[in-house]
Formats: sequence, C-alpha cells, structure tokens
Amino acid sequence: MSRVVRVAAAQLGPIQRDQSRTQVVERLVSLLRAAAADGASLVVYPELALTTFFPRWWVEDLREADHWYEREMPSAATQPLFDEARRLGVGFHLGYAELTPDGERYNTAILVERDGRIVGRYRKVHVPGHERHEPDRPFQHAERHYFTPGREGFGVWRAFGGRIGMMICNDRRWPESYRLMGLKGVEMILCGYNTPLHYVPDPSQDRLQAFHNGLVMQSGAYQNGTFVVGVAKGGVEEGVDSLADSQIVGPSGEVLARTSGNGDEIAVADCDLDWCRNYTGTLFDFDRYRRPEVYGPIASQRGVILEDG
Ligand code: CDT
Repeated sequence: MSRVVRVAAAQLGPIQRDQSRTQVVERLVSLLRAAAADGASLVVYPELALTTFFPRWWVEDLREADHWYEREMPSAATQPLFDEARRLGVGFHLGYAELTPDGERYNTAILVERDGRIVGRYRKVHVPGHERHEPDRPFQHAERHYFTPGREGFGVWRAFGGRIGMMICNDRRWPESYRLMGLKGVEMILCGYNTPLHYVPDPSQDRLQAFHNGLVMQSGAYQNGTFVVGVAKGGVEEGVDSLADSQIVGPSGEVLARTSGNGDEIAVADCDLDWCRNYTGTLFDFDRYRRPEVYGPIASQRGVILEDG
C-alpha cells in the first residue's frame, strides 16, 4: 500500500498586532483550500500562527497578555478552520499560545487528522530568548517570560499512515530534538518557526539565518532518516523582519519544495514515507550502529565540563 503523503507547508506572512483571530483564521482557511485544491492531505502552519509574535513586547504582569493565548482548542475563532479541514478531508498542524486551566503558559502545536480529531499535542521544549526585560534591545525576544518549557518531551503519533512528530522553532537547532523522535521511529517531523533576521546577541549571525535554517533541518532529516517540514511566519511584522524560506526536506537531506516569497504561500511535496527506510535501514540503522553506552552525558549533563579542569 502506498504511503505517500502530499504535504503543504503553509507559510504565513506577517500578522500585525491589530489583526483579529477571525481575520487570521480566514487566511489559514484560504491556504487550506489552496492546499486541498493541490491534492494535499496535510497542511502545516507556523509557530504562534493565530497571533503576532507577541514575545517581542514586554509586559510586567503576564495577565495583561492573556488575550494572546488560547484557553481551549478548537475555540470559537478556530472552529471554522476545523470545520473546513474536515469537510475537505485535510489534516493540519497548528501552532498557538496555550493557557491551561491551571494557569500554565506553553508554546504549543497540535496535529489534527483528516477527520477533525486532535491526535497529538506538543509543548515547546527549547524555549529561547530571555526571561527579564532588556530595554536596550530594538525588540524583545522574551519567550522565557511568556512560556514554561514543555515537560512532556518529544512525542511521535501514528497519523496520516505513518509516524509523525512535532517540534517548534528553536527546537530545530538542537540535534536531541530530532534524535529523540528518531528513537521513536519518526518518519515526518513538523516544525513551525518565527525567526527574526536580526539576532540581537550576535548580529554577525544575521546574514546566516537562512543558511543555519537549512543546515539544521537538512542534517536533522538525514541523520534520522525522516522528512522535516519547516514552516515560517515571515516578512516584516510590527517592524521586525523575519526569515521565510519554508521548506520540505526529505530523508536524504534534500530540499524537495520551498517557498519563494515572504508572504502567505504554500509549498507542496509528495512525501513517500517508505523512503525513510533507505536511511534508517542502512547507514542509520540505529539498532546496529548506535553506541548508547558512551552517550551517557548527553542525557545527564547540561553544560560544558572541561576535562582539563
Ligand atoms: N521562535 C523562536 O524560537 N525563534 C528563535 C529565534 C532565535 S532565539 C532569540 C529561533 O531559534 O529561530
């Protein structure tokens, strides 16, 4: 039986602060319809796809930020997306800010099957940026103020005829993210991102944003024999220019499809999940070649320990 999944990376252009959820959901539905017309069965949206990237502003009291978070999913505003996806028989991956009944705040993504069921939920593990106000910056990246790191780790779910994993933005820069899913037999990793082109702590990296984005996703895909679908919210949002360059990477590490602009746009590729075995059954046959007995510090040690004291 064929295990080809036609996937659409549904990149978003900027979402300005005054755009309502209803307006954003209309954009998501337009992309969904375009993807469905192109034969896609899975549509992947970016990180924090319902709002502007609000961690760029500081608020002392987080309760003032409650309006950026979703308390339930689907919500009244997102129900039209769920309804249209089910009608079209298309599943999706959606990133958003989650506020739980216990008052916890997570940077979250869900996986929705073609029949409208939420089959997976992932809460961002590697939360970047800073936890305190840094008023000298041109803009904040205070994700560590707004979000608690996810405690559930990296899941892999049986869906779309294969094994699907999720990660969010900064997770893609860490090899552990891919490997933990690789050890669960992942065949496709979905990842939304918001990556400002200007990296305030070290502007020498600005010109390398697209290079680093491709570097990490292509190597993560190849080293784990998995597809990686990376989807941006790009363009100039509230004065901050962000990387677009959404792409679908195969288990060979090759880019199969990518967006060309920095606005709302889809890039589509046929992903044959059986292709993963060419890598996980040969060069990256984990069971045969991995050496966990010498990898201990990866799981137990956080920072660098110099052996020469
Ligand atoms: N959203 C997110 O995780 N963005 C980071 C920006 C760099 S850290 C300030 C990223 O890794 O792309």
